[in-house]
Amino acid sequence: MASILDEAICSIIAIFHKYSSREGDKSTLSKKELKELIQEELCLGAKIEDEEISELMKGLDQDKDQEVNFQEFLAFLGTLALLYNDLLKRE
Ligand SMILES: [Ca+2]
Ligand SMILES: [Ca+2]
Repeated sequence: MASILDEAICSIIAIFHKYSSREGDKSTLSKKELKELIQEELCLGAKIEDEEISELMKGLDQDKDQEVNFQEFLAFLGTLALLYNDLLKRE
């Protein structure tokens, strides 16, 4: 029986691959794929500007190959989780 946390981790993996397989390298997110993922899967995505995506991409792309791999994506999720945790505490 899968726990909620197991399911959450599997969802993260499935969502990453849903977008990473859209163009180019199937195992990494291009800037376009990252943008689509953020816009379609995150509440804050609708408001995000192209410029902010570029900045975010620069910050996430640790190995500077212009793509976001799964490890780099996890760092992004970590940052998001911290942000959401702060927001929840404020409510
Ligand atoms: Ca890709
Ligand atoms: Ca990279």
